[in-house]
Amino acid sequence: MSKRKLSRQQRWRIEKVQAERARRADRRDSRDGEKLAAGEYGPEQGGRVIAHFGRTLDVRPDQDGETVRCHLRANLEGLVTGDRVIWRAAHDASDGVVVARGERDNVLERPDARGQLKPVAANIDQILIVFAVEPAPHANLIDRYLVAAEATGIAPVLVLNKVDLLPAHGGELRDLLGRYEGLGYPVVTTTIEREGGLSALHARLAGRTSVFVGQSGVGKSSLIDRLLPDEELRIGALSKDTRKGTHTTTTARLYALPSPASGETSEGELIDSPGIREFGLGHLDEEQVTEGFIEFRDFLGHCRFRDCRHRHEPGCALLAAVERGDIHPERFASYRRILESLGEA
Ligand SMILES: Nc1nc2c(ncn2[C@@H]2O[C@H](COP(=O)(O)OP(=O)(O)OP(=O)(O)O)[C@@H](O)[C@H]2O)c(=O)[nH]1
Ligand SMILES: [Mg+2]
Ligand SMILES: [Zn+2]
Repeated sequence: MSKRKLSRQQRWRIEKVQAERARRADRRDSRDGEKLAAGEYGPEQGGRVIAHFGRTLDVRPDQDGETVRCHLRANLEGLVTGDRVIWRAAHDASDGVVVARGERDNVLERPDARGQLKPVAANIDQILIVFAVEPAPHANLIDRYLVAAEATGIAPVLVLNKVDLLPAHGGELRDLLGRYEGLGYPVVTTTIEREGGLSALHARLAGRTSVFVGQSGVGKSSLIDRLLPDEELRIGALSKDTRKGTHTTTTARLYALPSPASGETSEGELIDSPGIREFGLGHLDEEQVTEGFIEFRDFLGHCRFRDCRHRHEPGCALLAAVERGDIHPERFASYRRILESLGEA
């Protein structure tokens, strides 16, 4: 697709807007600087980013206390939900300023519509890949998430939601699930429509930070809403015409999962994230994609040619494994589709 050409006038207008934004940010930073210098902020303390909105963040203090809306120092870019930060609270408690980012254990990233890599959430223990009976999943999207999870080294769990809508025999979706279970991925089924419909999921959340990802409308926010009696999340009905989600959640947000016993101490953390249309993998190379298909690993390095690219080469161990049924043809087709989308086909 060719890039849309901007007229000179449009470009001029955009530059003017950007210059004005930079000027405003400078003014804000110098205001923050003045406030800092004037001692209007208290001592440095630890916190966690709960949500981010462009130039401001919600930070939860490590010590008890309410979430505080914080500004950023000019040199701090790319903070994301789940980040550990050092921040200072204003003496009048109106706001705060984040002064540094802590070390990250890991970060889940994905390219935006323009192909630029954007962090989704940091310091995560597991990725819950949510899909649903409706809107129906396409396996390629699940494979994309799995490849991304394997590349970041964060453990994935597949969650099939809305099983109340599943026909009695389960049909194709049961087959699909079975395929992933056979690969060794944990799979749980859920529904918010039945008593106890979340117990299998709940059992996997204790003591961990879990990020919920998946297409719009599969029920990520509904599940979290149900798991947290004290929170009310925004939930959106599917579009009447297309039966797809309507992109209700707009920013990733972290919630504490209370322990059922005390209701006070946090038993885990849940991060809701905005639904996506396409999970681009443009940030990965061919080798990372290949290794993201975990059942290929047994066969890699066994092709006749060392530089085999597993297309039509004689003596290709992957193609032979597909032939024998050791690699599912759908997974192999999915692999090829991903490489095609990266322009590596
Ligand atoms: N039948 C049924 N409907 C469900 C279930 N879970 C969620 N829904 C419905 O699915 C629709 C979408 O739910 P959301 O929780 O907003 O979906 P989401 O994944 O957060 O969507 P985005 O924020 O747009 O990414 C709502 O109409 C929910 O009521 C379920 O277990 N069964
Ligand atoms: Mg949502
Ligand atoms: Zn090969």
